[in-house]
Amino acid sequence: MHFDVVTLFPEMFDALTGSGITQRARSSGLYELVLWNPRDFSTNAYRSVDDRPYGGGPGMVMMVEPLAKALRAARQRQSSSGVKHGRTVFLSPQGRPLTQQIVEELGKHDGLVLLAGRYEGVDERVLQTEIDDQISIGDYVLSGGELPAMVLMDALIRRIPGALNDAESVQQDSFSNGLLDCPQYTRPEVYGRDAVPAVLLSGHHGHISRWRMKQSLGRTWRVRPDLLVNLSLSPEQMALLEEYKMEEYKPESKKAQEHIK
Ligand code: 4FV
Repeated sequence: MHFDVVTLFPEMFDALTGSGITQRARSSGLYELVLWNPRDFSTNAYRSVDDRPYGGGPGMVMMVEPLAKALRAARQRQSSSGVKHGRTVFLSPQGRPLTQQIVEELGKHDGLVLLAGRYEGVDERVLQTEIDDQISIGDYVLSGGELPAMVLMDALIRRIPGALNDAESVQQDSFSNGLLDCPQYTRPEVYGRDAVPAVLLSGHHGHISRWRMKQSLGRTWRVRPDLLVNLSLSPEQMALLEEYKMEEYKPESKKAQEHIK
């Protein structure tokens, strides 16, 4: 997969390429990352890339020309490197909220050009002429699009075949089935007064996956009921969720105790 990022702070991407799975995946050639600084495409004497907003108001706006030139150069590099299905994405609070589903969708492209903005934003004509898609990582305002670009890239890189070794598999990822992940446990078996749920020590894979599904359903129902709305649960899953709810509110359950307190 090819990533080209247009950014005023290329050094920030060391965070992605400098450690962990995303470093290893790059060094084993699973993806390529090329960084483009729009300042290198600025034609004015001061190599400036921003200016005051027409109509007044606070802050600065990124100028169309340096960005358009940088984005075209990035797309040109991708097509000369064999990219067939490229897409240009602007990271912005005005974008589609990023979900695992959108990660799967964007993962079908063999090349992504990402625009990381700064200041108040970019000249609207960049969006009209150079951008295919806008993605937001959340309803809050950051100082730049670099971290959102790295969030998107991390989510894409880890699902490239070969990026994760078995221990890091994506199979049971949160959201892989639209649900939140089940609780995870490892040694020690007992920590203070808290022991690992016995079913996980039973070695009975059927009971274990049933418990995990029930916990995922219950946790999703408790924390993110909005996720359940767009999911069509199987009759078994419905029964498991009802069972969870019953247990959740059984008088002796921790939750009920909390309610009583
Ligand atoms: C953002 C987000 C974000 C807006 C102004 C950069 C900032 C500044 N991008 N998801 N949330 N961008 O806050 O993607 O230029």
